[in-house]
Amino acid sequence: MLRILLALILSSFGILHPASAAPARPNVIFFLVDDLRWNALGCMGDKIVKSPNIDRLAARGVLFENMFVTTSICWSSRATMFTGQWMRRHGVGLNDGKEMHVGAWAQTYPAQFRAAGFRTGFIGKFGVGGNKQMKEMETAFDYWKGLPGQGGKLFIEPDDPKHQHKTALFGDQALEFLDGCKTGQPFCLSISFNAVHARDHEPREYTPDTRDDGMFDGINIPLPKLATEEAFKRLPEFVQKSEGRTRWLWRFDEPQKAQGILHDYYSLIYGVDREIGRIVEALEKKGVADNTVLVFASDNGYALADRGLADKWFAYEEDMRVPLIIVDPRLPESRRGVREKAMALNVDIAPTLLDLAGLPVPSVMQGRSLKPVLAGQKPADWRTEFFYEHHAVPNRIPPVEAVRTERWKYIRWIKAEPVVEELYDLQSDPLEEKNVVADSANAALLKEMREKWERYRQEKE
Ligand SMILES: [Ca+2]
Repeated sequence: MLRILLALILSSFGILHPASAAPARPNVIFFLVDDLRWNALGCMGDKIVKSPNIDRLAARGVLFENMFVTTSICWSSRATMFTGQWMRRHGVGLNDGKEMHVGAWAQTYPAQFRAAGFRTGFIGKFGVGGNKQMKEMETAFDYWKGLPGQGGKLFIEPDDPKHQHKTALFGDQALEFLDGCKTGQPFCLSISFNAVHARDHEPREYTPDTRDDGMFDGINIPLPKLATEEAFKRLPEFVQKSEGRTRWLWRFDEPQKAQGILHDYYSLIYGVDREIGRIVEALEKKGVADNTVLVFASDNGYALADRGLADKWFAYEEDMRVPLIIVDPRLPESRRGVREKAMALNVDIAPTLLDLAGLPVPSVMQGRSLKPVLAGQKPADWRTEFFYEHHAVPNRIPPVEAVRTERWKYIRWIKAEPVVEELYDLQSDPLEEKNVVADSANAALLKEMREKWERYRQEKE
């Protein structure tokens, strides 16, 4: 109460908002982690992982327990986050297309922020498009430290005398960006860590920062419940022979090898957490933390040997589910540390960032702003289902589409002949162990789910 009174007195003297009565536009930072599994965070229930700074974001903000990606692969999901569009609209990952449609960039959130006068920055793995796209990006931000592909073949460059890990480098760049910001101009910074994505084909795929190497020594990190031979045997044969199994053989076919992978993966998460902590501290020191919105997410889910598979791509929960935390310091105390059940999607990121900054959302965006949900005012027509699609690298990853409702999931392997379908009751079977598609009791439901799938395929173009 005292603070409110003081604020009233100060503002009546024109001290808080000397120029106008309009509220200052907030700054925005979007932290994106690569291939971070939905529950590999302390705030998501993992007792072994160390993520104190990310957990603090959850304690200060809103954690979305039902956040999903509409396509579980880096480049498509990132394009979705930039554009607020499903893959079949932005085209990245569709028919193996890698470039965004010509002119599409102008309708992305970073372009919109820049056009509105925000200082914009991009750091880390850009991950969308090839050389042409990267060239265009060099002048698309005020501060550009984007990297093509996976953001480097290795996490620690062999010729770097400092042996600096990429994660720490991105943290340094974020602090440099913040140092370059001037009072009076709001900013929008996107930091896309290339951790905790594997360095595919490297002898040590998840090399941690040397400071974190060995931090889980002597600790047994349990594999997910579904990391069983039985779960693998239930998969369609073409999934058993897919890239997911190839990578399982790289990482999880021996218990000791699996522990090494998990130790490194968890150490990489800690490295990301450390940089987020440094950036939040810098915001506080600069006195802008109270006017900076923080968004934290992962670009796709991640199988750590679930169903005898590794990596992402498919329409199972471990593939499509990701963490999402939003901290808006302007929200009241009652909206801090909230665990929100509303269904959120990667298509919502762009409209949400824009809306939180008070900017208009381009009509070409298909996601919805989470702003009312954040404020505890979920609209009555908020989604209760969504459409999933994955078409990339079809020779090694069977193309799949799905419809997930709050209770049911319908999976359709679209290139299988004859077509293969799966149906799961997530209420009684949250791990998707019992495919009930052939159960005659579900005939009407199956018909309804097929119709939804058909409809979404048209609607999301
Ligand atoms: Ca990824």
